[in-house]
Amino acid sequence: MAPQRKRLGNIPVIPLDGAPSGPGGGADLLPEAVQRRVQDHPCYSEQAHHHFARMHVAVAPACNIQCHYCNRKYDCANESRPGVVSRRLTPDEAIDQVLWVAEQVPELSVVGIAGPGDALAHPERTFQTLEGIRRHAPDLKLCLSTNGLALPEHAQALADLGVEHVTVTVNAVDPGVGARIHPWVRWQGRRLHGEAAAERLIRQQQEGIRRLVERGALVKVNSVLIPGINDRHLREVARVLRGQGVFLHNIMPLIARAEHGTRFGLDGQREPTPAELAAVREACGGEVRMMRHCRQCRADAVGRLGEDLGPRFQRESPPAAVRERAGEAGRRRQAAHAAILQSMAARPSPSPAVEGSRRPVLMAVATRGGGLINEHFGHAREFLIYRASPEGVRFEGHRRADLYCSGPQDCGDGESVLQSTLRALEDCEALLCARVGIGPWRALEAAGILPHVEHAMAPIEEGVLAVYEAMAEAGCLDAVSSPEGLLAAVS
Ligand code: CLF
Ligand code: SF4
Repeated sequence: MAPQRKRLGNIPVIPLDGAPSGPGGGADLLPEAVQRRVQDHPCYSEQAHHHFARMHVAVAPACNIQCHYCNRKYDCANESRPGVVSRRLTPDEAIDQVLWVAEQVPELSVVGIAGPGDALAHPERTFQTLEGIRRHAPDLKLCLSTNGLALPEHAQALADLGVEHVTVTVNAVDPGVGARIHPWVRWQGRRLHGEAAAERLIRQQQEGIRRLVERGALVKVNSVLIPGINDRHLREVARVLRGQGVFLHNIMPLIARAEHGTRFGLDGQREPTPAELAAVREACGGEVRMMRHCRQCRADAVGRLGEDLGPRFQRESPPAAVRERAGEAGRRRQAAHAAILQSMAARPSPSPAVEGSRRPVLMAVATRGGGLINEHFGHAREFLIYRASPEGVRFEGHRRADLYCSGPQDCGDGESVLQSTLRALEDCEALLCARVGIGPWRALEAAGILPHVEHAMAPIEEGVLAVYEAMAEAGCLDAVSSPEGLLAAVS
């Protein structure tokens, strides 16, 4: 029998992406009250990320620790892609900017503070900004990302402001491991180094998380996967997080490039491969719900995950009357959100008809958003990766691909970029897109990735499932691999 989906009220209760699979393989379903708190948060709900937008405001320049994957010239790498610099804003500038974007981008549902330093290192600017947004646009969710060092002392103030979504970066729960990632922390006016620094950071993180969970916040933890340093340790981290009631775990790949001037980049610390990342996520996913759709966005990112509308708003200043218009804009936005949620509810995830021990298959999807297969292969800047199995369709992550096609005449050209795209998708067996030229089609087929355009404009999960079922019918699916086997394969 195909698994049945439950409904709560009018909202289909969808297991969040990567819900703990546990020994029995069953995904857990969210209580209605929690579902309502995450259904429009693009980071906390994989479904929501196709439809809702977030905005970061770069109001927190200072930091109180050092991470070996960070160069202070750039933004906080705990929640941002290293090597990117954001324009710093004052709290007043940030409030106006948020109200302006919120007026123009009706799908905006969340405003986050994620750098460029640590949001709580100098908390005045952060709280001033959050309070202003809460006052003028009370419907927007407030979100915050921190390294956790100063979290315990601010947990109550965050709860008082209604900040229900907080991210803490936890790379280790063992000071020996932590000291290899964080060389120092500033604590009570002096610098701690080595294991003493890591131990203090870990204590503060755990106490901060405890206080947030006690106050009802949905805590997400980001962990940077660093091969050879914490890859084997992250399962222990996940186990501790589960005990603490953490809601979501986002294991992100280390980005370490010499040109960013980070300690890891200069030392040649290698980044994890996509297969290593997938295996560690799989191995840790039985503890806490796993986030797989993070884009490591900028500290001033605007838009749905994977798109950046920031430059559009940076070219001009917010209009003078933006605060006066905030109430009316809020009413329009809430109506738009209700319509999006209704359309999401009308499109529940399909259940697979495939039964038994068929092997899982990875498929790449080209999309421009909206949860649809609606992008030309040659125009896709990134591909979403889905895993189809008898349990259903699960989002696995995304892969960057360079833009190699500037129009229909180019299909088949740009060979080297096509080759790098094929390498990025080498573990996928199918590619679903709106269109693909004959040259790339042949190259995909030759690489063992079968292109599918017959599901153009269809909802992604429906298309992926249809291809999976067709593969099952054709007798292409058999052996099964375990998370342990996957982890062993990349170690
Ligand atoms: Fe921003 Fe982070 Fe809030 Fe999201 S991002 S503060 S929880 S609103 Fe999201 Fe961006 Fe990944 Fe962060 S995709 S880097 S997880
Ligand atoms: Fe850099 Fe963020 Fe680490 Fe501070 S907490 S050192 S800003 S990555």
